[in-house]
Amino acid sequence: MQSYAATPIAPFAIQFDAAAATLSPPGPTLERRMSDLEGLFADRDAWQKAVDGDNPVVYRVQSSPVPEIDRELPQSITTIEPGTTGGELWMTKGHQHPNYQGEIYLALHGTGGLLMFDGDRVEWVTMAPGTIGYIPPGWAHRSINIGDEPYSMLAVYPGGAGHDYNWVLEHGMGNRVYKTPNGFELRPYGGLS
Ligand code: PAN
Ligand code: ZN
Repeated sequence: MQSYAATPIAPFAIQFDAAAATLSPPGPTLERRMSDLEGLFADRDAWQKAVDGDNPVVYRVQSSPVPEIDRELPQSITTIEPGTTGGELWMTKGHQHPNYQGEIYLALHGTGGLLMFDGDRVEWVTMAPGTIGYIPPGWAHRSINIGDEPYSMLAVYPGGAGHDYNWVLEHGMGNRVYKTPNGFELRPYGGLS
């Protein structure tokens, strides 16, 4: 018998509905409104205007009941609404895993992007249903909706990974992602206006 024989929770089944983008039984759900994305869009005035307006929900995250603790393997589904702020496509806050753990994202519907930055190099993976984007340890990551409908993806990550959001505020994400007449374009990060 392994020394780690007793786990905090018993084995159980999770129903994954890709079409509905849900996990059942459900765990915690969170909503990120525009006001939660302070300091992230380059055009601060456009961001403030959206906050002072209807302060829209930019994305939601629905988790399974697996806890975010070491050695567990939690999952969550993120759905990003379509939209732009100052031309920049709507996105997640983005974070670094403080103790450098990997993660996978599986695109479910819509089209998105997985932007990764290790403080030096930038990588982009276009995400369409069926694509698994692999995030190696040490790469900060952010999801972007590059389409006209909601973009959903399933994330599976080590429960002890942690989420360092300040890392992105300090280091940026290497590139920003803007809507163009033909789709989208990556531009250098730059500061806030
Ligand atoms: C994902 C993200 C989720 C929301 O589950 O946490 O997409 O993005 P932010 O955490 O950047 O707001 C993940 O990468 N977990 O580790
Ligand atoms: Zn992560």
